[in-house]
Parts: sequence; C-alpha cells; structure tokens
Amino acid sequence: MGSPPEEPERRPGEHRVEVTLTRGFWMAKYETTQGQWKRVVGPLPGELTTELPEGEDFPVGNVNFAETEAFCYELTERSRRSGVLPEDWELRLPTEAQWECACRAGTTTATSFGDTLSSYQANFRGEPYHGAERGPSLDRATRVGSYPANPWGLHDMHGNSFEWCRDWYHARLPGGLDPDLHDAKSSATRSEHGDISRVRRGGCWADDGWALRSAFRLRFEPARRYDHIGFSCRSRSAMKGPGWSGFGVNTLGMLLAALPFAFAKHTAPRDRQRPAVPVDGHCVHTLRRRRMRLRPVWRIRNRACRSVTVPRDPVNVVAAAGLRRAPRGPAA
Ligand SMILES: [Ca+2]
Repeated sequence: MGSPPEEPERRPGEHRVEVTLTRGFWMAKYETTQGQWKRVVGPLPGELTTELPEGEDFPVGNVNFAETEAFCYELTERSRRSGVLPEDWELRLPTEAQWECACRAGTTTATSFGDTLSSYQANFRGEPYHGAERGPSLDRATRVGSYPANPWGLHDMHGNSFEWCRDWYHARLPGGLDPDLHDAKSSATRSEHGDISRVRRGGCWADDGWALRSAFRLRFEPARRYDHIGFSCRSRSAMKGPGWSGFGVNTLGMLLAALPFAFAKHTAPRDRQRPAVPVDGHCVHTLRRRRMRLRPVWRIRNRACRSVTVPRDPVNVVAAAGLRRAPRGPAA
C-alpha cells in the first residue's frame, strides 16, 4: 500500500506500508449510480450539475459521508429482511486498504494499467500520466463502466468520480492487520484550518492523469459534498469469521441480481453475470504466482483461499474452493 519513492508525481502521505487483510470481501464492479440511489434511498442527495448530468447509469455525486453510510445501511437492512444477506454480513464503504487493494488488482505499478495512464483508459481531464497517449477529455462524468476494467474486472477505480472511503484521514497510511480507521477520529490529521476529514480515492473527471494513480489519496471533510465525489458499496466484508470461507457464495452477486431496487437493473446482460468480484481469492492467486518476483506490498492470508488455484473467474473461484454454489444469482 502506497507508492515507491521513484514514482512520478508521488505526493506526501503515500509512503509504503505493509498491510495484511485477513478477511475476504466482495467489490461491486461499478461506482454507485444515480439509479441505484433512487431505488434504495429515494431522491438524489445533491444537485445535478453541468458536469454531473442526470442518468440512471451515471455515478451519484454531491453526496456527503453520512449519506453514503446511510445508503449502505439501508441496503444492508433491506437485504437482510429479504433473506438475501445473512445477518452477520453487511454492505459498507471500503477502508483505504481495501480500496487500494481492489484498485491495484495485484499490480505494483502506478496504476492498474501500468506506469502510464491515458484518458482512453479512464475518465480524466488534461494531461495523460507519465507519457501516455493523449486521449479525449469529456470534462464531465460519464456512465459507469464506460472505460476498461482493471485486471480484476472492476471499473472506474481510476477516474470518473472520486470515491469516499470509510477511514478518517491520517497523514501516514495505516499499515498492519486489517487497518480500519473509521473510528480513529481523535488521531485524525488536522488540516491547516484545523479540520479533520475522511479519505477520498481514485481521482475524477476534473483531474489530470497523475491524480488517478493507485496510491493517490486526498482528504475531504465528511459534511461537505461536491459533484465529482461519489462512492461505491464496493466493500462487503464479513463481520464474523474468515472471509467467505463460511459463506461460500457470491452473496453480493445474489443480492445485486435478486433485488430489483439494487444494482442489477442498469447493468448489461453480460455484466449481470458477475456484478461483484471476490478480492481475496484473486490476491492469493496473484501473490502465489508472483510473490518472489514482484515483492508485492499486499499479503493476504485466508486459509480458505490458499487452496484455490488460478481463479481467474469469480464463479470458478467459488467452485475451486469447494464452496457451496448459490442456488440462484449470477449465471456461471
Ligand atoms: Ca472512480
């Protein structure tokens, strides 16, 4: 987690730390959309703008931190009541560590696409990163999933909208075991104005390419809102037990496919097959193949996943792990 000293455009606060994630989690493929928000919560949380036009498949923006947590809470409650989600599972914002793990998708380069970034690969404005080909500048948000996915099938981790993370912003990245600074308010780093902030990640349509690097991080006061800052329920972590070893189905996939007010409606048919990605299975696979050569920052421990081999497809991950298949949900 973090960037190496030689990474172009590196900023303070990106020093590398080693992180161990002991629990698996699922990540939705896209930023949370306006259509999803309306189906789960109701009216959009903030005004639309010239750069954030209305659209079912456009990301939610102008949403403050508390509203993102309210969305996750409401979706969790509905899902539990409907029986789709077990009582000890929940939807929430990702921690910074989870977000960066998912963004990097096993890579150690500046972005998940390599050490350069073109606006053919992500929605940003202005200068491409580190000598990449200059591409289009939309100067606005666009439909989620309009740009290529990262190696784990997650879209728009770089660009389109910034994404809230659940941690209080600390100048030094948290390392260690399952770092989660959601409640670490007292130690949060204050700005020059004395404010404390949550974390936002990923860059947006209004940035140059360098701000979309995997390690780039910014602060933002939780009560504030801006059109280019949205969020994602990308993180679905188990509150109890090791990852998905005790619940070996694509629960988020089931959830997204089963709940008409949730994530499934806006997705294309091929996307409905895999609305979520299991992060730890891929991490384990990647690290097992490349542990010595790349010296990855990430080290994932999950007993259930260590026996998984070549889990390129999330559905096959479940099958390879010998776990129970979902009786319904995303097609294999
Ligand atoms: Ca994004």
